[in-house]
Formats: sequence, structure tokens, C-alpha cells
Amino acid sequence: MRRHVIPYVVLWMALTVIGLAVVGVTDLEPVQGSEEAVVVDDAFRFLVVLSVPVFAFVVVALGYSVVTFRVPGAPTADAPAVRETRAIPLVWLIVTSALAILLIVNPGITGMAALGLGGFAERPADLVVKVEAEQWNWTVTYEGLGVTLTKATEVILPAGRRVRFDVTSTDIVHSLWIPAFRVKIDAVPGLTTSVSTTPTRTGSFEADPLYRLQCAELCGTGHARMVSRVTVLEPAAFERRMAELRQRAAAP
Ligand SMILES: [Cu+2]
Repeated sequence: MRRHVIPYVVLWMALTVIGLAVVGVTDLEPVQGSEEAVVVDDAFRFLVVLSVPVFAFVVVALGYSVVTFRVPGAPTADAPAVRETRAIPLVWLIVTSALAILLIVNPGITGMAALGLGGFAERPADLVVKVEAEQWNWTVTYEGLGVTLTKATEVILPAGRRVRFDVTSTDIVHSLWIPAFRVKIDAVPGLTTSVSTTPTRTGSFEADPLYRLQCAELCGTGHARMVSRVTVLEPAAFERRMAELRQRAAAP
């Protein structure tokens, strides 16, 4: 058994290094349009990096065993029971338990705290946007600004301001998803669900297709087309656009 440890560890390390190199050159993080995107991406990258040595450990164990312990021909009897490896399950139990606890604390609890989820205090919103989902449109109302965009083709948001979406549905379950912000919340009939985000930079669907409000819950034949463009403007430009939309709505 002992003589297998060193080649096994060498193979494990080699595959881990290759895996981490692949992760390093792979673009895992598209545009980060909000503060939440940074939290979510950090958690995602951490989990991916951590999974590389674990995955390599299992793959090398499998491959190494297949090659090294192969016995030609059909087996005539069971192999003798292995009794001298009590340390291996013990180490395995301790390491995997420690990793699981680490992940629960970070990025689990720390991430929830940063996002204001799971009972952690939510930061007050600068702007509340009511969103009503229906097959297959989004209707958006800017609370206190007197602007409602029925079947909105475009959702306009201010950069650097905390936005809370209060979401509901008039028919079946939909899901509000803005990929550039990494936020998602179900739209449920008879219920108001909320999700908050702070866009950090200006952006538009034309410049990056992740700037879109997309339904993320299969809701019928028009589901894939249940999309509104998202545009993030500087606060002053946002106020001007709101004023324009108010005027347009007031015009006969
Ligand atoms: Cu939908």
C-alpha cells in the first residue's frame, strides 16, 4: 500500500495544477454590473477552485486503481479484505467535514450577510421598482416617480443607487433574472417577493446582452421572448429619462 502513496500524490498534484491552470485561463466571470455580482462571482470562483483538487483526487484514485490493481482474466475468488487503512477513512472524514463547515461559513454565511439574505439586514433602498410579470411581458412601475412602463421593452436603472424590485405575477410563476447583476427572484401570483441590487456601472443590452431582464422560469411558449432590455444610466441621466417618460405619459 505504502509504495502507491508517492506516485498517487504526484499524479494528484499534477492533475490539480493542470485543473487550476485551466480554471485560470477560462473566463468564468462575465461583466459584473452590480455589487451583488462581485459577491456571487467570488463565491463561484472559490467553489470552482476548491473543487479542482477534490475532483482530481477522485479521478486519480479511479484511474490509478484501474491501471495498477488490474488483474487479468475473470476473478475466481473475492480479494482479501483490506484491514490496514483505518487512517484513510478517518482523514477523509475530517478533511471533507472541515471543507463542508468552511463552505457553510464562507462563502455561505458571509455571502448571505453581504447580500442581505437569510435574515441578515437588508440595506434600505434608494429606489423601489414594482415588477409585474405576465405571460409574456414585464410591467415596471417606479415607485414615487409616477412612471409605469406597461409591457416594458426597456428597464432603466440608475448607477450607484440601491434598487429594490418588488415582484409579483398576474398569472403563473415567472422569475425575474438580470444576469449582469446576478440577481434572481421568483414572481409568484398572489405574493410579493423582493430582491435588491446596486448597479455599479452604466451599461446597456446593446453593449452587453447580459443587461437584460429575462424570465428564468419556463412559463409557456413565449418564455424565451420574455425579455426586456436593461439600461443603467448615471443618476442625472436617469432622472431626465424619468421626467421624459412622465411627460410622454401625460401627453394626450
Ligand atoms: Cu415567464
